[in-house]
Amino acid sequence: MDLSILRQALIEGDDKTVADLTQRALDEDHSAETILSDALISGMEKVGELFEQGEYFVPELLLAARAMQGAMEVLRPLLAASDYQPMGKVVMGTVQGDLHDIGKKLVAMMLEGSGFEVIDLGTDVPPERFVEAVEESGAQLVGLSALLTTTIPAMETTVGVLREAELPTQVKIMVGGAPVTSTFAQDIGADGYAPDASNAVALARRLIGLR
Ligand code: B1M
Repeated sequence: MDLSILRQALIEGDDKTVADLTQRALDEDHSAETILSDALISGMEKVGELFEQGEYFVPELLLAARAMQGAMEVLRPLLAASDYQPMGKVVMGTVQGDLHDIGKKLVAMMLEGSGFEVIDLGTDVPPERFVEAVEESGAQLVGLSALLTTTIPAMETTVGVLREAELPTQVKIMVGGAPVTSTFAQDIGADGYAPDASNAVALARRLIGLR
């Protein structure tokens, strides 16, 4: 199967076809990683471009997002398949004011797949909720995601609140999302930045002292 058909169905927000074609691509031995990068993420990038050009509006973004989530559910067992015992706990969330959760969910799935236990707080998460979740779970890592230039200041606030909280152990904080850069991560005092989900896994391992 040509993965461009799947990409096109995602751009059109056709959730049923996207789920069916994702399964078919797997059956035809395309890897979950290739399906993600060549069809799904690439399709979402196109959706973003159409939005910027004024050809798509929020309803089209929502349809594409719903189709993407359906495809991720098909891929989940493969991305999250793991032979390892939990090697660490990560509290993840999209920062306050930001409702984008596809990239964050992808990072969470890949972390689960490489043996982390993930506590996913969802989207629009206030800084104090991250602190509570770390206290409740004893997580060693926090992952913050932001997709809007208007919400990356909330990332800085969240890092500040986590640093000031009297937590039993000092957590490491990793950040990511389209408008985030490694320079920004350093400036706000995060411990690391990853541009995508697979780099996020490598970073998480490094931050908790695994190679
Ligand atoms: Co929105 N949106 N959106 N949107 N949306 C963007 C982000 C935008 C770039 C579109 C555009 O103009 N081209 C633009 C932001 C512009 C800016 O700030 N500079 C934008 C806008 C403007 C908006 C609204 C303001 C629109 C409006 O209402 N007028 C609004 C804001 C709502 C809010 O959050 N308060 C809005 C709303 C939405 C929907 C709700 C409709 C929907 C989200 C649905 C959902 O997530 N459930 C949506 C969507 C779908 C998008 C685009 C099209 C796709 C985002 C996506 O899922 N990408 C997006 C355009 C684009 O990104 N091309 C856009 C696929 C995903 C796999 O990639 O999330 O980047 P991404 O995640 C990557 C990496 O960034 C990284 O790894 C992931 C996997 O590789 N990563 C991490 C992410 N988090 C990480 C954390 C880490 C490490 C890596 O460590 C912890």
